[in-house]
Amino acid sequence: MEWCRELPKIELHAHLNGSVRDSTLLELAKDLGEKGVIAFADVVHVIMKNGRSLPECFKLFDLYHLLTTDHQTVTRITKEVIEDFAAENVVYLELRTTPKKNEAKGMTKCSYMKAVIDGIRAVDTVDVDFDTSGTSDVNCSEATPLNCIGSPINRKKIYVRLLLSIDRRETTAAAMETVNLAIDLKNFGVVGIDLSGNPVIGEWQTFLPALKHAKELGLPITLHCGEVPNHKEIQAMLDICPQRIGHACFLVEEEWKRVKFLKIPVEICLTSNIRTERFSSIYDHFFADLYKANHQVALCTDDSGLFSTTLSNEFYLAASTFGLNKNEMFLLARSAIQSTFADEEVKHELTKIFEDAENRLI
Ligand code: 6MZ
Repeated sequence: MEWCRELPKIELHAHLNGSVRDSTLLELAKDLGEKGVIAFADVVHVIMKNGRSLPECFKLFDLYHLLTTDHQTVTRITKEVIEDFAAENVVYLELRTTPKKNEAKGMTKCSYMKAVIDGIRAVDTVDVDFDTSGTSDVNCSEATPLNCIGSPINRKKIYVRLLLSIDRRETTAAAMETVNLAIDLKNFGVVGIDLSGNPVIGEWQTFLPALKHAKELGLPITLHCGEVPNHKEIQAMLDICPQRIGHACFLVEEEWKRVKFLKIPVEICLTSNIRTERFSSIYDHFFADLYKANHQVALCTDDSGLFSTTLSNEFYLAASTFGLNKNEMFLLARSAIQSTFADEEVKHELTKIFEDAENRLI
């Protein structure tokens, strides 16, 4: 486990609100309890519970959003989540979050994202590289592009990029707004679009126009695909050739053939899949099949807070379950560079980080 923590790692599938520390959630819940907004005693055991079914997870997200969705708290959790990933030696984090509108709090999707960006700027325990190449205006705010922070020797450094999530509960217009926002924030570290949310809610046709729009504008997309056995939707998802897919728990042989033929990298969230009972045993997970077939995969946490895991733990779990040695683990971690939505310069920097770590670790 110590070696897994030392290993530089790339996280490609992490939801902001699912990655919040339990201690922060409890503190926020206590606060809202004192204000009479929620009954603290009713939510404590919900936050601390370990095993959760998939429907329970989505109920819990509604509670999380109640606790976290004001600008100040969004900034706080973003900062903490980045610091937590950096502490695990995650060197590149593609953090995804759903821009939210909340009239009562004066929040628009754009001001929500500004709060996220403020959280990235607020990180002070590690150096953050946050892509800020341009000077284009962000319509909703006075946000100025961020600059890479200088990197004094011996400080940890983490590259942070953002994916904007479309929630499956949203309308076509709301999904379109998210894609347009992602384009506006391209110079603020946004590198792609995700489709997520409760997999039994929403119709593919609702999201398709926004996803097509993203593709036309050259914005990479990753889809939660096959989290439930909806084969019509899985096929429609593969038809648009997403740059990556996540979960992929219920794909059947023909669908896997297409994923392999199209060389679509797969984000694998072992703990999440087991906790939500997508597989009855971890030994039934498709990881081993893709790994043996040399297909591009990336181990990910999904919701490190919700599922009490870390990316180091996911590597340890994969190694101990599927018998990977240190060299294989190192190559697995490094190979995720290819699947990032980062530009070539960042990929080159990441390659150097792994080269430097190789002598030390192998
Ligand atoms: C599908 C998930 C998910 O966006 O508010 N989310 N969607 N499957 C999962 N597997 C368990 N885990 C998280 O983060 C929380 C949101 O991410 C999506 C859900 O839409 C959830 O509300 P943000 O930061």
